[in-house]
Amino acid sequence: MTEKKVRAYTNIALIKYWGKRNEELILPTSSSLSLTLDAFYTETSVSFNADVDQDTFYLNDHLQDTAATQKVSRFLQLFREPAGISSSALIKSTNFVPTAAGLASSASGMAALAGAANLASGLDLNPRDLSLVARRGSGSATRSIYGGFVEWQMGTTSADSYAVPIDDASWDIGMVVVVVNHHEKSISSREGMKNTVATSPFYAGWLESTAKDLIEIKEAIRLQDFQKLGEITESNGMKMHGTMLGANPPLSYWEPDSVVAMQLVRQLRKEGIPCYFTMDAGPNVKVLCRLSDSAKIKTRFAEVFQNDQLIVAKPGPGLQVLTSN
Ligand code: FM0
Repeated sequence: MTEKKVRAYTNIALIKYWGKRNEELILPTSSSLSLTLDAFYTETSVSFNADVDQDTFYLNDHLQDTAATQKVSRFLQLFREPAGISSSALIKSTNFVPTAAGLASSASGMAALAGAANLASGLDLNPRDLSLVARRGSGSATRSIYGGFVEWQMGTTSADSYAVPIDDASWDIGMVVVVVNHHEKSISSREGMKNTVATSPFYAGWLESTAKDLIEIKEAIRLQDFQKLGEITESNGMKMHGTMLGANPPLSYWEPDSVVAMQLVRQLRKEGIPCYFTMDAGPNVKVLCRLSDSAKIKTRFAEVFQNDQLIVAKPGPGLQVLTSN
């Protein structure tokens, strides 16, 4: 029997999403913008016709526990209900992440699950509607439906908070991912952003500033102005982390080696290599660069970090349907 798998690539936000205005519907407090990467992805298949009497979820060939399965089950209801399906599902998912990277993300995971459920349920949602439903699984998954530069528009209601492709990034752009630590973070983004919204006195400033950054970065992308793109990316990421530091209790995902990586980026810039960093809800540092400079940058980082801590990524594509036997 042929089984259809869906592959979704992860994405790194250049303009960050850090807060919800509606937790249940995953409606963000601001719009965000990301670059989809080719180096990290998830492949998932869903079958509603399998011989299982309850939802059964395998991740990397391991049967998952009740908590992980329930999360997937709840999400699948968003497809089962409108499609009139009452049967249980067999879900198989594999994360493709270079060894020791620990970058398995909810973005590629939830986007691949949405894509696979879309096929299996026969709902056949278009990409825009699919991004809207992927959003209910994880905010960042909204953007992984598309390749290249993608904007997640905050919208006014649940019906218009979806992703829009901005540019396919088929120019000289790449990222060097510096894996500082691959262990699971102790505070999830979900929890961290909730506490930041509730307690950080800097939050109003973040919202005002990130709205401006989004307008400016879209202009930089339109003009393919790499320096501007990088400057806005670095500044927006730092402002997000500043907002977290203002939370009560203060929140920081940085580790000493995160700072070492950021300093090296600044040093490389002084030497005339244009590159800029961003960080998410973890200690790893992502270096935005010209793809044509990525080998040189990786070599410099390899003087300080191990080779398997350094991964060069190119812009990645949107959802892909794969057929295997
Ligand atoms: O990706 O609570 O999507 O814009 O990566 O599942 O909606 O895991 F830097 C942090 C991603 C947050 C920025 O949060 O949260 C970004 C972040 P959920 P996500």
